[in-house]
Amino acid sequence: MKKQFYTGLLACLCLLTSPALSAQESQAAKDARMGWWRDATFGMFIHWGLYALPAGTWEGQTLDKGRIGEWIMHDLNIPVADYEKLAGQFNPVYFDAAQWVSIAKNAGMKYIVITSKHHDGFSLWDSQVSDYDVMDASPFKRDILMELKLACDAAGIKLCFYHSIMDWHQADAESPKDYAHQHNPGARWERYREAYLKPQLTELVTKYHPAVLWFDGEWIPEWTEEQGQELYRYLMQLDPSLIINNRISKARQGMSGMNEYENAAGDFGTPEQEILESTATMDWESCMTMNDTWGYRSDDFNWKSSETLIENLIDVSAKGGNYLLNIGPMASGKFPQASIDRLYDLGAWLAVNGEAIYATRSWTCFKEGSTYFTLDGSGKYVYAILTEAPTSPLTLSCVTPTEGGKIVHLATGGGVSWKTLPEGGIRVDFPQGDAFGVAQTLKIPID
Ligand code: H79
Repeated sequence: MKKQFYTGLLACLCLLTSPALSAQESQAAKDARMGWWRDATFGMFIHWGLYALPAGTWEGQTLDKGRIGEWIMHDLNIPVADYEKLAGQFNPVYFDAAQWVSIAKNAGMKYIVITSKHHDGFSLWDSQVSDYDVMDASPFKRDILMELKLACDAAGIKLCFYHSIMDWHQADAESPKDYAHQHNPGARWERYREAYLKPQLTELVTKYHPAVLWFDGEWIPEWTEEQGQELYRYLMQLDPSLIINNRISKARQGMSGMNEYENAAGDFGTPEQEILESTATMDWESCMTMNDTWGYRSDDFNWKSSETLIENLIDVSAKGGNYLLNIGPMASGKFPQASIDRLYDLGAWLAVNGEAIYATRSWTCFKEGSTYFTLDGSGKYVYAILTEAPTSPLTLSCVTPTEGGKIVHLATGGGVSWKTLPEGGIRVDFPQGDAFGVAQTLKIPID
């Protein structure tokens, strides 16, 4: 107890007195490093691993409604020795990296974050420090990450990895049942960290050059801010163009995902299944599921509508964030059809309205009623994105267009007539009818 207290105190003092990690990089350098990511706005999360096989049910027992499929090992107390046998059945013969990437690309997604390793510990590449991976332990014996890397490079999509710090399979790391209570002797954790976790990350960075490393499972007591800072520095020195989420540190505040203290390691906040109430000074990305699970569950049909997903993307974008939308592929290697359908709708909407989303910034007034606003990169246009079509002429009090400027309705490409109101704001003769689909956009010139 005492030892931990002093170690914690030392770490705190050190944090207060040493220059912030971010201070070692100029703002201009950070802006350059984060540039593609900020402009990308929309990415695909992929949770795929052994848990796709039980798909929510183990030996006749089904996870409770709302529980997440990739936690089945933990939630149903499946012993490591039983769970790991799933590797022998992992044979996703329909896996087609080019097809996955093309679905993401057609949906308007600019990057993919896939689970190189989730909490269950199974790795989707040929890890040199593990036999518990797709090459050594499964009949599939194909390097899933390399196939995706090649397909992503060919399509101009950035490939990124989710990697769990917590590991239920490694005896030196964590065990699923008692992770919240157990205090492993430090030496075992150190061995896992130095001889397994770090070598795995080194392989990933040097062999696959991920654009983002997306950590998770950092809440276990063994992981400290100090270790996070050290790992951040180590990885950035391996590849200075890397972007790393804030779960490499200990600063995340629950599911809202933003940092609860300054100078934490990591480049962006990670709200989970939530969208921030407002804009933030720190970069952030909301990750969300289309139904209630990340890893595939055959019994989860609680799909959000395409309209909801489109509005979430708009909402996130208007508040200056990124939207990372999840797919839980099946054990066969196919995406669930319901996910494919929704991605198609998102892609169709973005094909018309994408200029209001990509490379835009948040504007002082990000929302008025059911209308969201974004600011284009040049600062010369405001986009008003209407998530409900008005039934009468539209009034907006937030925005004052350039005098005599042309307001364009993106769905038709045509101008709309408008006038300023005596009390401020504008009145727009908005095209009537629902032929233009959900969430129509006006492009408004401003001074
Ligand atoms: O990978 C997906 C999930 O498996 C994983 N994160 C997404 C991206 C995840 N979601 N929920 N959980 C893990 C459950 C963890 C919940 C808690 Fe906590 C961990 C509760 C207490 C510790 C997070 C950290 C909420 C409070 C602190």
